[in-house]
Amino acid sequence: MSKISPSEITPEHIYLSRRELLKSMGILTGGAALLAACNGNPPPMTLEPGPQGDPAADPVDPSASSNVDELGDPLNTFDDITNYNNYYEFTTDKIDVARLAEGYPISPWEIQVGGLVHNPTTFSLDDLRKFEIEERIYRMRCVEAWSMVIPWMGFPLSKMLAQVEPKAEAKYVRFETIHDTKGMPGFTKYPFYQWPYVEGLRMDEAMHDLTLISTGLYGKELLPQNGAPARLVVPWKYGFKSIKSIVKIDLVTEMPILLWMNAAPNEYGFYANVNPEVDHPRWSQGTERRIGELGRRETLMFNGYADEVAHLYSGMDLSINF
Ligand SMILES: Nc1nc2c(c(=O)[nH]1)N[C@H]1C(S)=C(S)[C@@H](COP(=O)(O)O)O[C@H]1N2
Ligand SMILES: [Mo]
Repeated sequence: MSKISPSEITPEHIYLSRRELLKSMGILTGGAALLAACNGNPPPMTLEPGPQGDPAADPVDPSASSNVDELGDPLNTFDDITNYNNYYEFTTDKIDVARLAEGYPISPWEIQVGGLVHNPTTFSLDDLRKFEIEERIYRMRCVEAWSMVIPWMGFPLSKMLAQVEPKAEAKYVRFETIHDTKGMPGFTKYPFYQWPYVEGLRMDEAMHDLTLISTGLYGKELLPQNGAPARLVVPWKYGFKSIKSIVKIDLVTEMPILLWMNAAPNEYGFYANVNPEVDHPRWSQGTERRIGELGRRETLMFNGYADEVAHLYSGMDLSINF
């Protein structure tokens, strides 16, 4: 198994720690101060080697249909995927999410799907289990320039949307994570975020066959740290678009305001398509470190899914509409 060093500090983590520091100093009061803090003197990017390990030595869990993705990249281990997570409702410490999320109650659960639809529907866990579950091996590229290959289980979001019958006026889909201020420590630890976690897709992105509602991985039901019982997976976009533990989905006419756009609009856009040519203001997006590997890999346009999705953005300036 690959080792993930607890001392590993990512850019996003440094950024947040700095904001926590500023906040404790009484410097961050409102949104304007917050923006000023991220525009002035950003902390330097540290290029760390990342987890060391020989991927070939990682035993691949036999419950995936293949041990590589369609590009031949080896799958990350179950252990990597479930012990190195971004889930700020629990903590910004990627190593600690699994411990803090352990035993988080995910049953009963409901996902309310409504807004501009003919047939608003509340999906229970049993309703979710009625969808035909497929395995999808996808690369996941975090905006912090690390990545994994994950054998998700789930169903296309388009199948869920078909059941609620979108109205013609629906232009965007807005997703919301559970806002459990008692059960999840992140809300009180990081009160400066505009909770709950909100994400969004354009209607055609939401209907694309690659866009998945995931309920499992490696043939097992999702664990809380990966967004149980159901989370979005949009493999051609940065990982933050793949919102976890969804309780609400609304079809709307206006582009929704997302948590990350609110927090730092100059750093995180609505589209957030993986694009090696558009650097993050504080670090390069040209390369990435695949968890479990030595060295860095070139980041691929649309995370390697350009043939499937580039047509969605024809005519758009991807260097501006990030
Ligand atoms: N609700 C919620 N969803 C979230 C996040 C989060 O903090 N809260 N983090 C995002 C980020 S930045 C990434 S990279 C992925 C990580 O998914 P994983 O932990 O299952 O690999 O989840 C995304 N979804
Ligand atoms: Mo991420």
